[in-house]
Amino acid sequence: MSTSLQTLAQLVGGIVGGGIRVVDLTVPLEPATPVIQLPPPFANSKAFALQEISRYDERGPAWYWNNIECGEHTGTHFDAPIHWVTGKDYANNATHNIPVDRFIGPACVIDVAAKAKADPDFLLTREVVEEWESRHGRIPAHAWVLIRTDWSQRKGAAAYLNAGADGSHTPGFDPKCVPFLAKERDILGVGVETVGTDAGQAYRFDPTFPCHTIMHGSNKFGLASLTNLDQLPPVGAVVFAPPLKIVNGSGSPLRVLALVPA
Ligand code: 23J
Ligand code: MN
Repeated sequence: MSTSLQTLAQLVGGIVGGGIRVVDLTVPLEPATPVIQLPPPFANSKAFALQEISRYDERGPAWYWNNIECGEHTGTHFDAPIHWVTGKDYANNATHNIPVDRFIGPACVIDVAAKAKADPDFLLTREVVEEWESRHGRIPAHAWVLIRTDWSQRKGAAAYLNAGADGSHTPGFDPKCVPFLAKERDILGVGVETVGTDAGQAYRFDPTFPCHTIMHGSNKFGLASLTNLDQLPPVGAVVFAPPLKIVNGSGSPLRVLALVPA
């Protein structure tokens, strides 16, 4: 048996027989799912909605199905490089043409939950990432860097979006941390538990929205509104995050799964 055939057989054995736990990093997609609220004059995204086509009735006696409506950036979702003006000129930068191997990678989980609980405007610095690397090893090539804030444990859209008169107060990345992750490490992208990959106050940062600006400007991806990051080890999990194949899509809701060694 070839090595790769053996590897896949072991993978299936782990998933079916135990040894490998599959963790769902996705929030439920429903009308109440929080969606980012941009201030005027910016246009906003639709919330999620289901429209029933038929449900075992005169419209379709044996079948139930719905139309769905939502923005690409609704609930647990993928941000493609084309989402931001800085990423618009890369080849294969949209949901339909990104090479599919780039949706799967090892997870580096950086736990800053205690700091985000104490300060909703907490920003992950380069120093905290380097301290994480000193304990868990250098962030490997093709990694998803996931920031555990436990923010997804906040109940209801108001607590989750945490908006004040001056905009949202949610944790994110220090502007100087983003070029380090995007340019000095060879990552797929970053994932967060908040509604977007930038901090709530990032509209006032320099550059504005640094995570979107620099990650997508470096042809990297974003994963927003993740959950269950508290169930992942710092290293050792593998994350699967393939968006819908929307032609010229800037992103899409998706199911994100992690394989975790037991
Ligand atoms: C558009 C404008 C600003 C932001 C976003 C979208 C997102 O967070 C997103 O979902 O990509 S900050
Ligand atoms: Mn997004």
